[in-house]
Amino acid sequence: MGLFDRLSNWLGLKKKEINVLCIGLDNSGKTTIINKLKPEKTQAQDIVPTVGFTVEKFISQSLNFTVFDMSGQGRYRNLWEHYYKTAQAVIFVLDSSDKLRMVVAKEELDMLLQHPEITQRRVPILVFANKMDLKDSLSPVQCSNKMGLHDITNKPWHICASNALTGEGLNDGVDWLTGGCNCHM
Ligand SMILES: Nc1nc2c(ncn2[C@@H]2O[C@H](COP(=O)(O)OP(=O)(O)OP(=O)(O)O)[C@@H](O)[C@H]2O)c(=O)[nH]1
Ligand SMILES: [Mg+2]
Repeated sequence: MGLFDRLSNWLGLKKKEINVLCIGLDNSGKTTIINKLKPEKTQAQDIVPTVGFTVEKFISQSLNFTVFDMSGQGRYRNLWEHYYKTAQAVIFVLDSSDKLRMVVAKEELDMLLQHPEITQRRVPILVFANKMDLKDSLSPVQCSNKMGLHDITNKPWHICASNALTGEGLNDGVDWLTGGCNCHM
């Protein structure tokens, strides 16, 4: 720990920390979103499908983020639940153009919501309706209907349309997380 960190800890200036779990089907854009949230200098140029998961730590909107960026491939999805316990917030990413697999995404979200580590806790759920730039993508309203988001009554949730390639919509989502998560509840 550097001198500045020690001094700011001592002065009680330490930035707030938040542990975020980022899940969603493979190819939905999770890693691209997390990469775009990082400071520009530390952003990766090439994004490849995640193997297992990766942990990213960065500061955004004066919060210290630790993000568990999980692989969405079927064979790795059983890893997600091991990180439910420590998650203070969940980012669920949808490929809003992938209409065929929206039902699979809903099954995965429902499993999260029914998990004992999640049911009892007030974990905010931020959904990105990603790939909004694609012509045949569903709107956030259509996505929330397909995902049954209005049935979530015991947790704050929020949906934002996003384009992870340009970063459009990402700040809205982070604003909601950092600003107290007070919609839809
Ligand atoms: N058009 C478009 N493409 C996107 C967007 N976000 C991500 N992509 C592309 O979608 C592909 C998958 O992105 P990733 O970020 O690797 O997806 P992921 O959800 O992390 O996938 P896994 O790690 O396999 O679970 C990449 O080719 C991205 O460039 C978006 O908003 N619009
Ligand atoms: Mg990934």
